[in-house]
Amino acid sequence: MTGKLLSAIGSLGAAAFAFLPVAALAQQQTAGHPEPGQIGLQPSVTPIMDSIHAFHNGPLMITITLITLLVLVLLVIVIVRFNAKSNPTPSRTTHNTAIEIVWTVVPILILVIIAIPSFSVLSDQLTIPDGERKYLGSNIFSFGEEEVPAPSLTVKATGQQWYWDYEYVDQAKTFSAIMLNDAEAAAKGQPRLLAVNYELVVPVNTTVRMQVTADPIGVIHAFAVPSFGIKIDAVPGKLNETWFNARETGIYYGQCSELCGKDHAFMPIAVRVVTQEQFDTWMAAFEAGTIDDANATLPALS
Ligand SMILES: [Cu+2]
Repeated sequence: MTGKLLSAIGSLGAAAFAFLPVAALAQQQTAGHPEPGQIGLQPSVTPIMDSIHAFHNGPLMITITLITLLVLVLLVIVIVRFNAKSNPTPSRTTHNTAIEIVWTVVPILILVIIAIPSFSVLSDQLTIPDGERKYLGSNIFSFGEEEVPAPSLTVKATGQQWYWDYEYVDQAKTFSAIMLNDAEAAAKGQPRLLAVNYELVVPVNTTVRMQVTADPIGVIHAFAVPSFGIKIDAVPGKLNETWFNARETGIYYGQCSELCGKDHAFMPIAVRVVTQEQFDTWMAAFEAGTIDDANATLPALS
C-alpha cells in the first residue's frame, strides 16, 4: 500500500518537473555560452535563432504542456478509478474502433501543425540570403518578414581530428583553432573546454556565408553555434553551406555536434563578433602578416 502511494507521489513529482522549463522561459542570459543552472536555450543574436526561440517557446512548449497535462489526468483517473480495490472486476475490452481512430488521427494532426513552422525554419537556415528573400525571424507563422542582406564575407570551416581549420575564402587567409587547456582558458578569462587559441573573427550586422566540410581523409563532424541557431554537418568530400548575421558583438561558443572520435568533446568553436571597423583593421593586419599580428589589433579579452 505504502509502495503504491509512493509511486503515485513519484508520478506527480515527475509531472511537476515537466513544467519547470515553462518557469525558466522568462530567464534571460547574455553570455554566448552555457551557464551553470541554465535550463532554456542560449540567448539569440541572429534571425534564425529568433525563429528557433519562437518555435520552441511557442508551439512546442504549448503542445508539450497540453500533452503532459492530458497524460497526467489520464494517469490519475487510472490510479483512482481502476485500482484493484475500487474496480475488482476489470473490463475485458480489447478493441474500441472510435478511440483507436482518435488516438491515431490526433497525433498526426499535432505533428502536421508542428511540421509547418519547423520546415519553414529549416528552409531559412539552409537558404543563403540573396538580399531579396525574406526570413521568418521571430514570427514563425509569417511568410517571411525579416530582410537579410546578401553575404559579404565567406568563411570555410574544416573539421579536423580534432580541431577546426578556418579559411577566409576571398582573402585566402587560413588558421587553425585549437582548444586551450584549463589554465590557459582561465588566463584568457574564457570558459574552460570552449576557449580556443584563435577565435573566428567576423563583423557584426554582416551576413556571413558559412561553408562547412571535413578533412577528405577524416571523419564526419558538425559545426554548431547555439546563439546563431547554426548546426550543420561537416562531411569529408562535401561542402555544406549555411549562414548567420549576428546583431551583437561578443564571443559566441559552440561545439562539434557529431560524435567524431576520441577528442570529439575537445574541438570547440569560438566566434568573435567585432565592429566592422575592428574587422577591417584586423583583416588588413592578417593579410599583411600573421593571425597574431591581426589579433594584436583587437582589445584584449581578459
Ligand atoms: Cu568533431
